[in-house]
Amino acid sequence: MSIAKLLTGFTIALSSISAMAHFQVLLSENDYCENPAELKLKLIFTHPMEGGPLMDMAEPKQFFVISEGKRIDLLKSLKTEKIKNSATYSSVFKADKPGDLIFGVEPAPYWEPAENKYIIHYTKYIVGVMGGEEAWDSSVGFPVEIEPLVRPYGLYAGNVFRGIVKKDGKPVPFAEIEVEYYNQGGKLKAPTEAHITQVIKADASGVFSYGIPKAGFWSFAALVDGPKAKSPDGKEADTELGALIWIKAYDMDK
Ligand SMILES: [Cu+2]
Repeated sequence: MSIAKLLTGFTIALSSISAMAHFQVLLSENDYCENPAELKLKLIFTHPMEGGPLMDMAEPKQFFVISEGKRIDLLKSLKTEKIKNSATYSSVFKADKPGDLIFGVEPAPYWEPAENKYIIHYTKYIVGVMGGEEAWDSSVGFPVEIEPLVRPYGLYAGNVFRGIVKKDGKPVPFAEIEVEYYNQGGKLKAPTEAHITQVIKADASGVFSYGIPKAGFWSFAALVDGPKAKSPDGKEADTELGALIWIKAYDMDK
């Protein structure tokens, strides 16, 4: 094979890898509040381990928090900011009573021409408030969802995180889950391409586990085929449904 052909193949392989590593981000610096606090939530669509680029986010379909079993619509709280032509969102929520807060976002479908598919990442972030601890494992009713089997806050680097992948409320056997670290500012360099997005599979009952190697934010994205759709130019296209959860891990000596 000529060098030119090799290089072309290499470029295609690289672009398909990075196209696969889209993650909807939904997180706040606080994963646990010991006192009432203002949670600053950040919503961006990016490649977390590569530290970018940002993809444009149309206005989300849903953005909410579940508190004491009640769903509070937070769409109107969203503030948008364009960064390099890509819309990002933020919101502030006052955590002032004990209990678990489950934040959820259903982004608008994102068209990815490189993969001929729409991407919809249903994403959750859970914050514990003042020891209330009653609801961190409850479902928010997304069509695809990761239900944590480990309390998703108060985690140390080195803990094993476990969850169950569900579609329409039923476990997804052998679901594939992509894992990425939120490499803020792109400071860390992955030793190889394969380290950017790690891949794990659920077992026959849809349960997966992952040893968290480093303090910081981590995301688990279970990717499931969704319904057929029409591309913007009217051709047949796929839909990728993602069930995502973000967690934060801490160093033990800090
Ligand atoms: Cu992308």
